[in-house]
Amino acid sequence: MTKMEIRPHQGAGAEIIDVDLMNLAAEELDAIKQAYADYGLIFFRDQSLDEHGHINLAKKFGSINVNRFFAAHSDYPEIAIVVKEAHQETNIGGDWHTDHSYDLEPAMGSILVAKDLPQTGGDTLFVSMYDAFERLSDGLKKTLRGLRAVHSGRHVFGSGQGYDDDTDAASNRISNTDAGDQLVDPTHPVIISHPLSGKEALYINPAFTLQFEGWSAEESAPLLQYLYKQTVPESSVCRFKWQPGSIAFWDNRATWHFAENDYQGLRREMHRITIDGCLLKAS
Ligand SMILES: O=C(O)CCC(=O)C(=O)O
Ligand SMILES: [Fe+2]
Repeated sequence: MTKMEIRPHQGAGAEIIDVDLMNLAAEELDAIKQAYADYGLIFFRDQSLDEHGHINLAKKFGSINVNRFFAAHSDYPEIAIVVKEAHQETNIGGDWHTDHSYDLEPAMGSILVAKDLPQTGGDTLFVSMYDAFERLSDGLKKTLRGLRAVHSGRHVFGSGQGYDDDTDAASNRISNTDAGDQLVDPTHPVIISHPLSGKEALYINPAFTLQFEGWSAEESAPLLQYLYKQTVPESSVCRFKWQPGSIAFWDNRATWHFAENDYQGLRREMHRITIDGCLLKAS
């Protein structure tokens, strides 16, 4: 019998302990898949996952989404390098967001593996979008169930914008602004029925959601701002402190995340594999 244990993490998600991701028993994989569906966010510690192990683990959950914008690992294009060099000031993911909502079929989630950590700082924060939905009143839930929202990545990954600044361009950390410019803005339901759990989740985010479909940006802003604010009360934020061997695996349809940028002058490098998702359905 496996000793593997699943322990809820403060704020959101669960930590899975006493398991070796390089040598997973079938029953352990089943339990991990169930925890991923239940929590939308799972953490592992003390792993020694090399590039092959990382790719193999990801493939057990779906097909790999090769990142269009982040620098790729020189030998393994499936692995995106999420790095902040000591001389760089901005980091990747330093605002509340969920990845890939600017795609028609947003990526399911990402497996992020710590490779080079600063001595202090560099935590990643997470919140549950199931909990964010649950905190709303019945009346607001009902209104939001009837809405869709427009999402875009063009203002982030397109030319002359966001990440495309001097330090990023110089180090090739983020590139391919042509593909950024060509992104076609999708709409998604504001309340989704989560593809794995069937639970209702709030699916908008400050980085990529532009406005409610059929509403102007000006009309949308107050309600979006209200929803964003009530999504991240301090008591609901999960702070994940990275250590060598730590791994976070989040579901983009059930969580938001925020990478702290509090380690100026120090280097931090993570390896990320993103897994394909599907079209999102209203609840
Ligand atoms: O570096 C991190 O902790 C997370 C960065 C991020 O937003 C991402 O990899 O999607
Ligand atoms: Fe991210």
